[in-house]
Amino acid sequence: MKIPVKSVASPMTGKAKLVLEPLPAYREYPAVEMALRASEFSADIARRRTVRDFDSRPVAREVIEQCLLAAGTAPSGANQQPWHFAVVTDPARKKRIREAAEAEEREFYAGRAPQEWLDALAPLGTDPNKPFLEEAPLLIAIFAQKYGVRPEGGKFSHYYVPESVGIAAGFLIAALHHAGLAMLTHTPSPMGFLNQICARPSSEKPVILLVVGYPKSDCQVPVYAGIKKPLQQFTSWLES
Ligand code: IYR
Repeated sequence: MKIPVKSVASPMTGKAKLVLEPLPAYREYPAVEMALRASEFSADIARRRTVRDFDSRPVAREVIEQCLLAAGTAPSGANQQPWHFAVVTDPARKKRIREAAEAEEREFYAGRAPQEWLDALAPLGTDPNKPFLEEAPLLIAIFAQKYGVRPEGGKFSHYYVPESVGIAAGFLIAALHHAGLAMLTHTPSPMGFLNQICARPSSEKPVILLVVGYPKSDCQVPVYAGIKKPLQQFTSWLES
């Protein structure tokens, strides 16, 4: 269903007034179908694994754009949508990102990380080498907009930025997985170099570098990363 564009002020202009509309496009499913949909989604998203070994085959731009559109529907503080997604396919930029990330990671693994952190990472087999940053067909640098900038240049506050960007990143990961793509949520630390390489302003903070593509045919993943907590361990119900 096509959602018509509303003639209401955009979240960027501020001082917008409340205008209501009937809830568009909501669907209630019969109970059996609801249960089936819930379990099917759960099983499908549970198939996602973090991949570090990518084939170089390119991914259609239209697919990525649809996944980004899905991410852009995420709820956010005051609907300010305080995120920016920079898609990098340019080999020269990917190379620069790899070099900058590996320089940081070499320091991280050679002393910056406390032993407790290194012990926590041991079952994942990570190290300072990040060939996937060049091998994968695309990188999506996710930026959090610490504050908004009006077209004329004035600043305005953004609210719940980390939460909002985290939710949008989750939507993007789910959309990419749903489309049949593999990914890695990479967090080189610090990753300020992404502003320069991706030509983003200092009002934005890079938070996740998503590495996206097809897994190599002989791709292996750590068993440890596939072990998820059972429901009782991470949920509680407070019933009468
Ligand atoms: N950024 C480093 C270390 C690292 C940290 C965490 I927390 C991970 O879940 C995985 C890796 C790296 O990318 O190797």
